[in-house]
Amino acid sequence: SNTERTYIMIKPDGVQRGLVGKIIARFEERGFKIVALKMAHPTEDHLRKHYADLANKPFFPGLVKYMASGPVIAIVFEGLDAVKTGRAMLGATNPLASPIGSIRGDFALAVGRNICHGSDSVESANKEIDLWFPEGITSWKSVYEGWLYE
Ligand code: YYY
Ligand code: MG
Repeated sequence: SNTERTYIMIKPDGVQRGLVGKIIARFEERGFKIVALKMAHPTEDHLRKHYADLANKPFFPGLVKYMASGPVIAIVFEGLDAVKTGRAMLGATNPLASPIGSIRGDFALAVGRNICHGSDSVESANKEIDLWFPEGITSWKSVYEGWLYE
């Protein structure tokens, strides 16, 4: 639906490398609407919750350390098919397997430094939005809506 929401996060390497504006611009230009956005420096404990499904993976401790190594940009985008389209815009988990034109395919090389996160289902999106934005998100009507959607 037009009001589907996804949780997109620019990881510490994306922030350090000055890619925040470029990544947000791609989503805005595609037509997605920002309904929540903040900078946060997450604790390892918070990240263990965010990545709870991966707790048994060998790369989990390194992933949590990397993600806690600096501030991130937490964003909720809203729009048509936001979850699946957001994932397509990010590319594959491994940047080397990501198509040119995707965010990871254009800006990253290593799986452990892949600069951005995107929810993998509507269910995970809802969980992640609650985890990162317990204060809630901002609903607003964009003047573009009649030109983005029939
Ligand atoms: O959703 P996505 O970020 O594309 O991949 P996940 O399978 O959820 O893994 C989360 C995160 O973990 C990934 O973005 C990089 C890291 N990771 C890793 O360091 N090494 C792997 N073999 C797989 C994932
Ligand atoms: Mg994932």
